[in-house]
Amino acid sequence: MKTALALLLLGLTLVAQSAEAGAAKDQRMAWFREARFGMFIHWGLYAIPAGTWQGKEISGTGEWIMRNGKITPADYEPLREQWNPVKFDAKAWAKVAKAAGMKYVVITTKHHDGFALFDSAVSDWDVGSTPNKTDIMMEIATAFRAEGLRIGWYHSILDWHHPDYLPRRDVDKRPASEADFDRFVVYLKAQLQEILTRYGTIDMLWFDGEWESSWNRERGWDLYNHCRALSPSTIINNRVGGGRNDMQGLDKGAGFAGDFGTPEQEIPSGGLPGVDWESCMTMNNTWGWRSDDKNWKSVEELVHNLVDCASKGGNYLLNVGPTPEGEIPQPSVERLAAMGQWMDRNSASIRGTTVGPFLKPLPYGRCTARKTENGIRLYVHVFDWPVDGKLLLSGLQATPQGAHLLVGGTPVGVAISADGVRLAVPKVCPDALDTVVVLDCVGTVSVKRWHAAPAADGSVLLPAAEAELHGSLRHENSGTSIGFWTNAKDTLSWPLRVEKAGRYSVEVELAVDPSHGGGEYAVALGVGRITAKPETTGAWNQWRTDVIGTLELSAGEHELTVSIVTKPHAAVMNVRRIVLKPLP
Ligand code: FHN
Repeated sequence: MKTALALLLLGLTLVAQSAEAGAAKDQRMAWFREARFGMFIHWGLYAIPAGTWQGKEISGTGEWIMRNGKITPADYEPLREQWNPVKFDAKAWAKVAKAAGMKYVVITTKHHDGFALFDSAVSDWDVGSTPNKTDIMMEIATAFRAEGLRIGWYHSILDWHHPDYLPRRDVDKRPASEADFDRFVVYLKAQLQEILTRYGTIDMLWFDGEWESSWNRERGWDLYNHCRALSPSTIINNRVGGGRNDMQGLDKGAGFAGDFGTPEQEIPSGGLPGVDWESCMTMNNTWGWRSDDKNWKSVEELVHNLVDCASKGGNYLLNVGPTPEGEIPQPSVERLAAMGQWMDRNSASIRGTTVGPFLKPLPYGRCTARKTENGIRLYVHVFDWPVDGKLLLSGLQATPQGAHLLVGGTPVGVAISADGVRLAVPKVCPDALDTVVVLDCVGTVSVKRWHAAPAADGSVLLPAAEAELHGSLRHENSGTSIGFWTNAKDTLSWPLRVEKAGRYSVEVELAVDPSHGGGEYAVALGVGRITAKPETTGAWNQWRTDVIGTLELSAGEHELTVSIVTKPHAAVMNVRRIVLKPLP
C-alpha cells in the first residue's frame, strides 16, 4: 500500500512539475517565440590579433586564436594591456540591431579565453584591468534596452586561462595537480552571479564550451538551477549541461538541462519539432573578428535563413564580430540594414509566427503561419517567383477565404485543386529577395503527403518540386530542379504507389558541370538498388536524361531514395526529375 501511495505521490509531483514547467516555461519563452531574430556578438581580446599571431596567419575562427595558435596564457595576457576600443559605441550597435529587425542581443561576457568584458570582483582577467575600463555589459544592457531589445549573455564554461580549469591545453605547462575544478565552478558561479544581478533583468543565458570531459549533465543541472534561482525569468540554452545535440530539455525532466536548442551554422532540414530552438550563424566564416575574412554571405542568403528558421519554428541568431577598435564591420552593417528594409515591410510574416502546415519546405520558398480569429493565416514566402504567375500549395487541404500580397495588398487569385490550393500571382516579381503572399483560411488546414501515382501508361513521374529533401540540398529554378547537393550524407526521396507489379526502367534527368564530374549516386527502391556515374552535361543547367537500369517492383507503396556514393568534388549532380517506366 505504502509503495503504491509513494508512486502515486511521485507521479503527481512529476505531473505537477511538467504541468508547471509547461505553463511557466511558455511564459518565459513567449518573448523568444515572438522575436524570431537576434544579434550574436563575439567580441574580446581575440579581436586584437584578428587571426594573425607574431606575423603568422592562424587558421580557424578569430576567437579561437589562443588555442589554434598554441598560445600559452602567459603569452596571451599582454593583450590585456592593448584593450582600448576607443570607437566602441553601444548605442550605435543597438541602433544597427534594431534597424535590422532584431529583437534581442547575445554578447560574449566571457569566451573560451576566459577574459571578462565586465569588471569582475573575482578576477583581474577582465576589462577592469585594461587601459579602457568601460564596463561593456553595462553599456550593452543600457543601450539595447533603450532600443527595446532583450538582453542575452553568452558565457563560456570552457576557460583556457583560469588556473583551476581542467583539462589543461597541451601548451599550458601549469601543473594540472594544482588545479581544482570544483573551485573553478565556484568561480564560474560567482561571475554568473555578477552578470545576472548587476545589469537588470537578463533575458537569456547562452552557455557554450560545455563539451569537455570535466563537464557533464549533473554539473549542467546544478548550474542551470543556480542561474534560475538568481534570475527566474531568464531562459537558458541547452549547452548548459552538454545537451547540445539532445533536445531533452526541461519539459521532459529526465534529460539535459536547457530551455531551447542551439543548432550552429546550420538550419535543421526538418526544424526541431516540439521544442524551441535557435540557429546561430556567422555572417562570414568567423565568430570573432578576423581582418582577412571577406567571405560575407549575401543579403538574400541571410533573409532566406531568417525565413527558413521561422518557417520551421525557430529563431535566427546572426553574428557580428566587432573590430578591436569597437566597430561592427561595415559589410555586416550594410547587410543588416538591407535585412531591416525587408523586415520593415514583411515582419508580420516572421514575428510571432509558427511552423507552417507543410510537411516539407515549399520548392519555391517557405511558409510561416499564425492563428487568426476564425482560422489561420499562411504567409507564403516566394524566393523563386514563377514566370507563369502560378503557385501550387501542394497537398494543402483548406477553406481559403482570400489571398493578397503582404506588401501593398494586391489581390491574389486562389483556387482549390485536386492537388492542393493554387495561387495566381502577378507575373512581375514584386520583391526579388522574398515576396510574401498572405493566404487566409477559415477553420483548420492540413496537408496531404504527396504520392507519385502512375500515369495512364503506367509510368511514374517524380518531379523535383515534390521531392523530400534530407539535408542542406535545396530547390532551384522555381522548384523545378534540385541543387547545392554538397553534403554526401544528403539524400532526396519520393513516396510513390505502384498499381501493377513488374519491371520498371529508371530514368534520371540530371545536370553535371564539367568541373564536377566523376561522382557516383545510387537509386534505391523497394529491395532494388542501382548505382550510376553521371557523365558531365556541359553545365549545371544543361539537362540530360540517363536510363540507368531497371528495377523489379511489387504493387503498393514504395519510397524511392537517391543518395551519393562517391563525391570527388563539391557536388555530384543536379536533379530535375526521375521517371519509372513499366517494361513490357
Ligand atoms: O567554440 C565556440 C565558438 O568559438 C563559437 O562561440 C560558437 C558559437 O556558437 N560556439 C562554440 C563552437 O560550438
